[in-house]
Parts: sequence; structure tokens; C-alpha cells
Amino acid sequence: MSNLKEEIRNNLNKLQDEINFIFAQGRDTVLSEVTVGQVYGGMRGLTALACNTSYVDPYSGLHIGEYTTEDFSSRLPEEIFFLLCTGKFPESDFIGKFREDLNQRTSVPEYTWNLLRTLPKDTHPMTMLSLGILSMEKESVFKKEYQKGIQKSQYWEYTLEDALNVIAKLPELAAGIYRIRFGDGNLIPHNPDLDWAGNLANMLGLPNSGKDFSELIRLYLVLHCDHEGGNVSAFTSRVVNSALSDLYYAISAGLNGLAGPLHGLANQECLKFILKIDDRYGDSLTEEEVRKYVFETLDSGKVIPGYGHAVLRVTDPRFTAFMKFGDTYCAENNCFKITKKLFAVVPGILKTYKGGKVANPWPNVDAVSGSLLYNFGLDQFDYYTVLFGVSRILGFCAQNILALGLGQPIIRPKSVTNKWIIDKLRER
Ligand code: FCX
Repeated sequence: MSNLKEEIRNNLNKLQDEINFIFAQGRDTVLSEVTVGQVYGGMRGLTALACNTSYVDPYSGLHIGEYTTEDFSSRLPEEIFFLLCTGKFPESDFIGKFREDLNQRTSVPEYTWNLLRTLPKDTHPMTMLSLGILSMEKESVFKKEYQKGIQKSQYWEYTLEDALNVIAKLPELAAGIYRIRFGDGNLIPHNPDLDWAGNLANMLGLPNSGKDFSELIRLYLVLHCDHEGGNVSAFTSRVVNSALSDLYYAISAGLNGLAGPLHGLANQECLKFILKIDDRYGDSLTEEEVRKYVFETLDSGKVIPGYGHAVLRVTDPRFTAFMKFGDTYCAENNCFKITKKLFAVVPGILKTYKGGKVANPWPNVDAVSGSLLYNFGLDQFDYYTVLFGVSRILGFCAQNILALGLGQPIIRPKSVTNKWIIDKLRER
């Protein structure tokens, strides 16, 4: 695994020094107070977690280490995994050595394929991805070593082994899910000469897949890799792993959260939304018609998919990176044109909708990603969140490796009843 392990160890030492410094300043320092509104409001804005893989700034978006989205968006997912785990980019010889290591670990067990093939034909691909990973749980190196009795300081090393075993299998597993669910069920073999994203793009077996499609898949797998620690999927994965449930359990759990329409499924919802606009108005669509459709959606009690965010307060730089790709490769595609028209109209509407209660009227990454995939003939929307999941697993793995390496304890915040809160209020 090249110098990845050594660099993670260096990063853990650095992070531990920082924590020692923070504790020396005072463990009782207050970072954030909890209001009643936050307790009942999804803990929004409550600073209660430390995550050292990435950080989402409300105004400049996703940062990994000291790099902004613009800085890292041209890299390979393999380099991004290294960056998430170590805080820096690898040396130029890393990719070749890392590929050699992953190539030894790619094979998905036959029992996983058997399981996936016996599921009903209408099973959601996210269920298949989550089950596929969970089915391999018995392979966990961490679990086997834990049962033998290992030191706490070694937990991260065996979790790294699990991470590499899962990451190596993801292109084959994810592409296999596509082939079973939407294709003829025949799997395309892994090509040891291709990189991680290139393999996934190739193994999907789409008629139009070429260099540009591989480039889209690379970008897709980079932009979705991590989004700090408090989002539903990353937090779920961390909570599960904090009980020392191994990475297979933790990844599967995180994916189950990602499968929700307010989180990772928003990309498929968004493309459906765009296609409905296309169906109704066709090529001559005007901004006024887009406006009408958006109001109709809001008035029927639905959200506008791909808009809004719990942390961001500007246009998501991941959206901007995808738009740049779209302008270069799919400017004439109808869905992409509608995406642009929505971008011109939706923020203005959401800014004032219901007295301006939408905290962030700007687009997030999901507002455009589906249009780009659709342009390349990936027209099975149910599959889009699988690609999101493959990428986000890099973040789940990195977050859990670092948390275990820093000896973080089981996560267990306190809950109270309404009565407890009412009594507290009466005491004032
Ligand atoms: N369309 C309509 N209403 C919206 C909205 C949107 N796109 N975004 C927020 N609102 C509404 C909320 O539904 C809420 O209304 P309520 O008080 O009646 O329940 C109100 O505005 C305040 O919510 P807000 O504080 O702005 O947003 P939250 O932090 O609660 O939720 C999400 C954030 C992302 C869940 C929300 O903006 C949303 O539902 N967006 C559409 C779905 C989406 O794009 N999800 C993907 C997000 C992200 F990229 C990811 O995690 O993958």
C-alpha cells in the first residue's frame, strides 16, 4: 500500500499533538451551546463533532486538508483517498503502487454475487450495494484480529486493511450491480491496467462509454468523496464504527442513510424533476415556464431537489465543477440546458419562498450530476446514488480510520424527554 500507512501514522501523530494542545488549553472550553430549537431541529448548527478528513465552509464549500474543491477536482479518487487519510497529496509514484496493491484485492466473493442475483428484480441498487458490502462482513480483518485480542492502538491498522479490501472491490461490485439490475447480468472483467474510476466506467458496459465518460466518472468519484462529519451518512457510519462494529457494518449503515431523498437520493429525484419539465414543455422551454413548474412543485408540498443545504450558504463548488464539465462536454444536451434554466430561476424563488425560510436557496451537487450522467446514456436514475455511495465510501473509510487511530470512544449523546425540558424551562 505504498507509503499510505506510514503517512496515516504521521498524520495521526500530528492530530494527536493538536488534541493534546487543545486539551491543555482547557477541556471545559465551551464551543457551542444547545438551544431548545436545535434539540428539536436536527441539531442544525450545533458544533459537537471533530472530523479531520474534510471541512465544509458555509461560504467556500468543501475543503480537504488545505485544498479547496477547485484545487483537488482534477485529481484521481485514489489520490483523494490518500489526501483524506493523510491531509496531503501522495508522491507521483503512489498511484502505480497503490493500483498494484488494489489489484490483489479486487475479487468480489461468489456468495455476494449469488445473493445479489437472487434479489427481486425491482430491488433498489442502493439496497444491493449496501447488502453486497454487508454480505462480505465475515471477511473483516479487523473483526478477526479483534477476536484474537489486539491493542486499541492497532485498531486503525486493521480497519485500514478492511478499507483497502472494500475499496478495491467497489468498481467490480458497483458495476456488477448495474449489470445484474439493468443489463444482461454478465459481468465485465476488471482490467488491471485501468485506474479505479476508469475500471468502474469500463465495467458498466455502456454503449457510449469512452474517454469523456471515464472523465465524468473520475470527476463524480472525486466530488462526492466526503463532506465533513455531521451529514447523515458519514455520521451514521462513524456512530456504528464507534461501537467497534467493523467497517463492513459501518459502510453499509452509512449507505442506508445516503439512500434517502433528502440526502444522496436527491440526484435521482433531481433528474426525474428535470425530465418531467422536459416532457411537459419540450425544446422551447422558457424561464417563465420553469418558474411556473417550480411554484407548482413547491405548492404541492414538495422540495426542489438539488437546492438547499444544511451547512452551505452559497452555490456548492461541486455544482460549479460539474457545470464546467457540462459546458465542455454536454452544452447541447436538453437536460443540461434545463439544469441551467433552473439555476437561473430557482434561487430567486427560494430566497423569498414562505417568507424566506429556506436557509440556502443555492444549488448543491445533486442539482446537476444526474444530467451529466444522462447525457452519456446512463439513464437508470435509480443507479445514480450508487455512484455517490462508491465515492462517499472513501470518506467513511478515512473518517473511521482516523477516529480509531485517535482512540475516539463510542458515541453516545444524551437524550431527554419533553417533560425533562419543560421542567428545565420551569426552573428558570
Ligand atoms: N425546496 C423547498 N423547500 C426547501 C428546500 C428546497 N430545496 N430546502 C429547504 N427547504 C425548506 C425545508 O423543507 C424547511 O421547511 P419546513 O420548515 O417546512 O420543514 C425550510 O426550508 C428550512 O429548511 P433549511 O433549514 O433551509 O434546510 P435543512 O437544513 O433543514 O435541510 C436539505 C437541508 C438539503 C435537506 C433541504 O435543503 C432539502 O430538502 N433540499 C432538497 C433535497 C436535496 O437537494 N438534498 C441533497 C442535499 C445534499 F447535497 C446532500 O446531503 O446530499
